[in-house]
Amino acid sequence: MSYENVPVIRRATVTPILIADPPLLNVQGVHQPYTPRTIVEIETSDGATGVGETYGDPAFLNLAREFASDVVGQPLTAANVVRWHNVVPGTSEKVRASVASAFEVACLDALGKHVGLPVHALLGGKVRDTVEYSAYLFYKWESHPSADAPADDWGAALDPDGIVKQARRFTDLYGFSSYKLKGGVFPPEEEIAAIRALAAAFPDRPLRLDPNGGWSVETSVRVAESLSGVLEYLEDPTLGVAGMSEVHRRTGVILATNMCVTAFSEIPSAFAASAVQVVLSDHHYWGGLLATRDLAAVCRTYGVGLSMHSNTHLGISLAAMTHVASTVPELLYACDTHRPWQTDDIITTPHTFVDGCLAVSDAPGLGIELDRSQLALLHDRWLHHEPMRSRDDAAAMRLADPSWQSPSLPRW
Ligand code: GKR
Ligand code: MG
Repeated sequence: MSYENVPVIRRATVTPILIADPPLLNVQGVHQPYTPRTIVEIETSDGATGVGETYGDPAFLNLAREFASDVVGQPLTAANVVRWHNVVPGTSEKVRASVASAFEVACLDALGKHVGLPVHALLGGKVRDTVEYSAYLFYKWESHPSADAPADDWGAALDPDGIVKQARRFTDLYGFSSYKLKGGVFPPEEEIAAIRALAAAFPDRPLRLDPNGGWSVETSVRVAESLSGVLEYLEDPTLGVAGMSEVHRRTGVILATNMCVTAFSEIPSAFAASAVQVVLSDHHYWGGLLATRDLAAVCRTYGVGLSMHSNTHLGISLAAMTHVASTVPELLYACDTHRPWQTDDIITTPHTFVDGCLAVSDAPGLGIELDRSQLALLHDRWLHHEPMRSRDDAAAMRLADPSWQSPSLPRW
């Protein structure tokens, strides 16, 4: 397929990196000292370049390498070609979509530079000049259990006081005024106490709790009733459409998800059962920025709210998240981001949060520049830390507790 006057992709490069991550706790275990990401770069026949970022575990990396050879010679409008690339049967939808998204973002970045427009303009145009993010609070240890792991200065947060202290620091540093606590770590009563402590410390601020499906329906109902009127939404209290639907029916609590509905094929049954009232978009596993807008249209049609999910990521993903979020009128919840937890970045001017928000760039493309020396450094780290090339929160937990196994859910 070719178009006159559209540059052709001449080169596509895939670079695996490892980024430092603090010991953040979740239902599966704890984050490893380093987490993998994949960086995609493309270069076009007219010299424009574009970048994308996605998950870095081997399945993602290997597929990204395949995509990279397939896009060479394609017109820069190859986002759709990439999206429907034939992948080996058995490749999960999440892997395919997440890899496609990195190439789509890179193509949009280069196309924006080619025509002199920001990515948000290529998506139809921004409807807001800033995008609000929420403080992503985690129970955490002071340090990783392994001796040579990177250190951080956030300290431990293992009780309500620690969580409130962490939230205050987020607000002091970045101005966040919306808070999400990653739960599923301690018995629900302790997490309820942490949310109550946040509500007392930050009256009237939106609060969310996300145990990643760690609770049974009965536990979820108990927590929802106990926190009635306190939470903006409860995220994935329990696994599956039937359970989520029952929790909503019995309590009326607004349920958000990045687990129950993660692909278009999962929408009809979940929406029909009123299992979710807010879907967390994520341009990585929903398949890109255009697909995120498709998701917004479906949610709008069904009167379901839209928020945004995050996983450990750097500035390329954050730029893409901000561009697409700025174009979606219904994205009225503060977006999740792990970015403040990352001390590394691979863009020359890392983002600055002001009052919990990021300004939407009007510069051509994503409005960021790849920092090549940082890319080389983080790739070198990937070369030298083979065990970290797959994310495994349970394995990281076993360093502290050799008997730890990924808990079968529900845990409580
Ligand atoms: O970083 O531990 C984490 C989170 O639990 C992440 O893996 C989740 O995907 O942030 C995510 C969520 O909202 O469930
Ligand atoms: Mg979640």
